[in-house]
Amino acid sequence: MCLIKLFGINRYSTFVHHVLFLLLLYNIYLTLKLLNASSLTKTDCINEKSNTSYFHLQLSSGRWDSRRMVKTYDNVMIAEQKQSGMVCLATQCSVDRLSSIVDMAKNWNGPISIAVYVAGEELYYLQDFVRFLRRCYQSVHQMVTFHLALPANQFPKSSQSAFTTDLLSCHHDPNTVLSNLLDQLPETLKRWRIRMPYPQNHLRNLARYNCQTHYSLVVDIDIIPSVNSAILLNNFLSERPKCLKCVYVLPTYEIHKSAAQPKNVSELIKLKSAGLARYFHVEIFKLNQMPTNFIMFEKNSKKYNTLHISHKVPKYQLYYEPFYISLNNVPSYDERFIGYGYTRNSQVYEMFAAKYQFEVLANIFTFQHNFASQKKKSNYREIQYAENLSLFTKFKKEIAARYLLNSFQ
Ligand SMILES: *[C@@H]1O[C@H](CO)[C@@H](O)[C@H](O)[C@H]1NC(C)=O
Ligand SMILES: *[C@@H]1O[C@H](CO)[C@@H](O)[C@H](O)[C@H]1NC(C)=O
Ligand SMILES: CC(=O)N[C@H]1CO[C@H](CO)[C@@H](O)[C@@H]1O
Repeated sequence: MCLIKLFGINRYSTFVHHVLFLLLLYNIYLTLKLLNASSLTKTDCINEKSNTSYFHLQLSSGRWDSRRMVKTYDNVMIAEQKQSGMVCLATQCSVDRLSSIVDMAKNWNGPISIAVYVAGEELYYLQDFVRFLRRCYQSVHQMVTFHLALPANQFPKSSQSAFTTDLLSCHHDPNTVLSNLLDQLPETLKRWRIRMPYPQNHLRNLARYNCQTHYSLVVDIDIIPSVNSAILLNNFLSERPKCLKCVYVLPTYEIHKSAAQPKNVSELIKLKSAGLARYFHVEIFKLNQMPTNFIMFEKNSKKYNTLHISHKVPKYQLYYEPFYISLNNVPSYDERFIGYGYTRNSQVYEMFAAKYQFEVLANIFTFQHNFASQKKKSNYREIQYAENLSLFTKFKKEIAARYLLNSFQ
């Protein structure tokens, strides 16, 4: 019995050896297979990289506006630094104007929320450009968070990006980098862009509602704040008593292209005396800024050297369009206004109807680094303007009804 048992065990162990050997062979086979597979994965990754989007973006999601004309995406690229402080700058542009973000971020020196309007193949080049900006400009990388708005009738087919700017030296001028990228757009899209009705108010809302701070300053992309504005405003706003209906105006100037950026109001006034600075839109549309009272702003800025309230705007004038800091409780921008005309001033109109108090700040300002001229206003803009005039008339009646006003301007 014992022998048989022993024999049995022996046979059993030989069997185990065979199995182990087979397992070993199988293991080697699997390892080889795995190695092979991993080298495959590697090449897949390379292909994948050149075929994925740089933005956090899934075209099939997103949020439509009420007319399904524009689809928006929040936070496709988030600033490295968490939004902090009292105030965020909210701005918007079409892809071709994005270079201005460099000067804006440098001067503002605080959180920025930007909404970019991007059509068709532009999405491809926009991603490469944002990649360039984030690699080459610390302030963009640290402080700018991007959102997108896409037109339904020129919707991109894919969100892939090519990573073509990765080897470009940072010495290249961002304007040149961008225009070289956009030169490659298909001709049909280039032609479409010239006349596209730009949904400014959708973009302003998108940028503003993505600000994480209590206050926001909504400006157009070419309106640059004076040096360290966010930092100065943090001090000012944190010391202000809570006021739900106070908004703070930053006066806006035009600075001639040939002049260097003014660092403070005394430099600004010097430029003005030399004919190199003037009030914003003074040539093309004076009513746009007049109630701000620039003379008073300049006088009060000289008086004390710190950021303070210069004066209140005494009363509304039709077409007043200041850039101002407010809480998020202000009326949103009416998205029925598309293209040029009545986009920003319809919102300001409602602010006055709702009895917001505009107060002009001293020792802080905004500027466009260019003299605006009448000639540059193009024909198609005039047409959009006229079309929207009839809507503005209707809008005014609605506002009168909403705020129970018998008559308003
Ligand atoms: C990227 O995707 C396109 C189709 O979407 C394909 O034609 C192309 O070969 C892909 N490129 C790479 C490098 O895989
Ligand atoms: C304005 O800036 C200039 C140049 O930086 C400086 O010399 C001047 O003292 C400043 N003026 C005021 C009032 O801060
Ligand atoms: C209501 C209205 O007329 N809106 C128009 C404003 O202008 C743009 C551009 O011409 C038109 O597309 C809108 O329909």
